[in-house]
Amino acid sequence: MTRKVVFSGVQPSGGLTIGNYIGAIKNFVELQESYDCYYCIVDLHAITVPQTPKDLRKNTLEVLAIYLASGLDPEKCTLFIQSHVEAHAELTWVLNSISYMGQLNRMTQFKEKSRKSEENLNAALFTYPVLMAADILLYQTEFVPVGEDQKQHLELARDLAERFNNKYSETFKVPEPLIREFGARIMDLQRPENKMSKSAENENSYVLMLDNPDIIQRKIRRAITDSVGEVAYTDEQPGIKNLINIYSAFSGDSIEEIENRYRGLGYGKFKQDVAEVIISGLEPIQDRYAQLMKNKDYLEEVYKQGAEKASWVAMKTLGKVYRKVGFIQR
Ligand code: ATP
Ligand code: LTN
Repeated sequence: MTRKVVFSGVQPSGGLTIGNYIGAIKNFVELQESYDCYYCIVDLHAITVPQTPKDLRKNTLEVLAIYLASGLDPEKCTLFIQSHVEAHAELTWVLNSISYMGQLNRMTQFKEKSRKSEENLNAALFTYPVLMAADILLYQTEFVPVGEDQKQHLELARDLAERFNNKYSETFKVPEPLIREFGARIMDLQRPENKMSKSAENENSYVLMLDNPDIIQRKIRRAITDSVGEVAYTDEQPGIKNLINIYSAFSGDSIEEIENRYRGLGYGKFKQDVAEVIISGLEPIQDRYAQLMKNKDYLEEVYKQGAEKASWVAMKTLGKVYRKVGFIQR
């Protein structure tokens, strides 16, 4: 029996946050048990914003080590680096030819990121979601586990798959997003109306997966709450709601259990315990991470084998695409 395909990616654009962990990586680990999973480190996506070459190299290996340290097993899933599989860039070009400027112009992420770098807007940032569609469609992907912020990009991937299939003939599977009900949108600790992002200016806005216990305690202690004084899961208390989500994701306890446990206890004790569950959840990952980063040969073996397997699958799809659009076979 062949398993259904899952594909997802994370950008090597600097330290990963607990938002990346809860919204994405934690789910990747569960899915590897029942699906044929491809998890990519999307370095081509990373250069849509300015990168220092040395840091990009370092961050790419870091994401791979975090994947492994979080429990992804190269025996169970395919782990690879996007730029190692040329088909991603090649399919992007073909998909660009059926992408509408108008639709790309409406992408929220493009609008937000282009606002931040008005004087030097690059074309890759504009076509970023097309590359993401290529990533997904090359593997005949059924499900794409992502955080809430990627929903619109997934819509585009579905549109492009359908448009290509209609224009030529059935070629791509139309993928579905896999967005969890809880944890798909971990919020900024200082401004809980925004999503937690590693690119926030204030470092108290996020907790990184590699932050040490003291820093985690400090950041959670400083997290913005409110004057209600009740640990309750409601939109009126976005800061507390976010901390409950984080607590729940790390401890496995339900929202209700957490509300009941802290009823009448105030925020001090609650925040201390939120920090504790994060610290003990991250500790084994951080230990394994440190070991892995000392073993570059092993990391190299993993990404090389991953690229070989991924290339084989991707080339099969790309070959079909090239034939259908009318390119002469080499
Ligand atoms: P940036 O915040 O710098 O724009 P990013 O963290 O959104 O980048 P990636 O590192 O590529 O970009 O994201 C990897 C995965 O993590 C995606 O599936 C994304 O939806 C998810 N993710 C990112 N931030 C959060 C968050 N705050 N809550 C839940 N999921 C998130
Ligand atoms: N755009 C995504 C990262 C990403 C991705 C993908 C996610 C690139 N290609 C394919 C899922 C499937 C982000 O999280 N910023």
